[in-house]
Amino acid sequence: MDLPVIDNAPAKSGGCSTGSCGSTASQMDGMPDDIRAKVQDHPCYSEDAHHYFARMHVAVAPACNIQCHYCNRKYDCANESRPGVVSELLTPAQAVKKTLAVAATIPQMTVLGIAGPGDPLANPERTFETFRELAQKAPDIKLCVSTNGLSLPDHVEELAKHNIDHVTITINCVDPDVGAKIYPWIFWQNKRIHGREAAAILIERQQKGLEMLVARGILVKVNSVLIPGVNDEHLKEVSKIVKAKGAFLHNVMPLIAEAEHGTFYGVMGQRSPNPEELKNLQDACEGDMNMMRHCRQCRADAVGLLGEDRGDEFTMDKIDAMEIDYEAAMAVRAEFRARATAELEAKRNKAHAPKLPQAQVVQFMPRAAKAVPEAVPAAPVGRSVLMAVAAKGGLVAVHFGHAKEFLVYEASATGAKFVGHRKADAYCAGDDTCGDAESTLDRTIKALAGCEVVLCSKIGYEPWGNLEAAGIQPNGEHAMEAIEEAVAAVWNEMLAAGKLTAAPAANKVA
Ligand code: CLF
Ligand code: SF4
Repeated sequence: MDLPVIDNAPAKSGGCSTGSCGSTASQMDGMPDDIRAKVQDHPCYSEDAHHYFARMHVAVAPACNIQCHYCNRKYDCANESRPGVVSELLTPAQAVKKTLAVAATIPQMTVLGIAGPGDPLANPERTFETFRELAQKAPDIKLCVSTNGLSLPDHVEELAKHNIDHVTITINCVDPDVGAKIYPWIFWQNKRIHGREAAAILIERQQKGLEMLVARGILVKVNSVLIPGVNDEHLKEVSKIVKAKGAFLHNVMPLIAEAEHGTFYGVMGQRSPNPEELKNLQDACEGDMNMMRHCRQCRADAVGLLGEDRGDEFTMDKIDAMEIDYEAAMAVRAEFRARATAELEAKRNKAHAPKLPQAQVVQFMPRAAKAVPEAVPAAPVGRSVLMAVAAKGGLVAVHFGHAKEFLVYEASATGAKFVGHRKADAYCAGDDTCGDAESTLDRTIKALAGCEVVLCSKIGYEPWGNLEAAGIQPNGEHAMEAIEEAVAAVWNEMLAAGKLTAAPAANKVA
């Protein structure tokens, strides 16, 4: 079997060379070797790694023991899945078979997670049967689980026994009065408990579970759903407390509340946060905590790199027809992992190479002066700018009309920092048809609110005009360049043109 090309590796192109994109580079600084080994190829725990390594979920856990106001049981658990998505339920035996099939086909797949469709620890037999089998048959796969935390303290020993190194707890509050607005009830010790009392029990169990996991050296990621007007200010307190207790990473995710999903919040008109509110809260929490900003709110049966879904390639009928030699696959996987890890390590070392004085930092030099910076110009001053990038594999490589998501970077004199992503519907069926689907284009432009520039490999006349009219400058001049270098070059051009001394023009996106 030929090893796949690491085509999502930004290091090949020099992408992310600033070391300032996301939190990973600073996370890795001084990290003990045992923790580094757990994180470096986990796509959720390492922002760098998610360009190289993939995860998959198996939907083996149907039941749940609490009710969240943003959840409708017709769909997957919204604590770690996009609301409104339904996964096909698998038996543990089917889940094991599927995992081996995916791992043998996609050597990038390093992590198997169980994240629903209900709460994995409210279905302990199905969840642990799957983990037990996989720990034996595929020892090269990391095991990962996500939970609401109510049953967590009862299962920490078993999680540790199966070498499950990564546990996510969804913690939306540490105050029962806030919790009573999020959780109408829990099912606890054979009773349904409502309101503040229910929230107090859930919070106590989540915190106890967190402490027990940390005491056993298991890495804990905390997910929090940002619910404007309910827990937005409160999440700063949550971040401080979980950090103090040893959580490794905090992932603040936006509430998605649509009336058609039939959730309490959706029906009651509870609004979702806008991207600016999400970023502001992540920034506010960042002083206290490593923040995850690259979460894609996956499905409970997601397969592939974050942001892509290859689930259709692995339906049970296709898997049943596959011959899997996992011994042979493990050798290929080991080779791929070694190569990708070395490449990632080289990239991290490059990011940590001694830095030039700020005025000489390559990414903010005029492009013509990059090769031999003869003189030291004055340090650039200018405000920060949000830029959206239609990207693939660390490059500005996607046609505007084909982009299903845009990565958002904050460019400033200190570097290009990855701060999130915006979803979009690809609306262009071919190079000549940009602008045909007007409402989809409008939605895409709305999704880019707050961004002043959008970089893409190519763009049609109509969307160009609509973007400009909305106050967003399209830019197709940096096609196939590494994202950070392209973002820096555009920032530099804006600086040279005197556009970065005044406040940005008022946002015209409706
Ligand atoms: Fe899955 Fe979650 Fe494990 Fe990742 S997802 S169980 S930690 S392997 Fe990752 Fe997906 Fe976000 Fe979850 S991008 S929804 S954080
Ligand atoms: Fe739904 Fe998950 Fe909350 Fe259970 S824990 S109610 S499945 S969002």
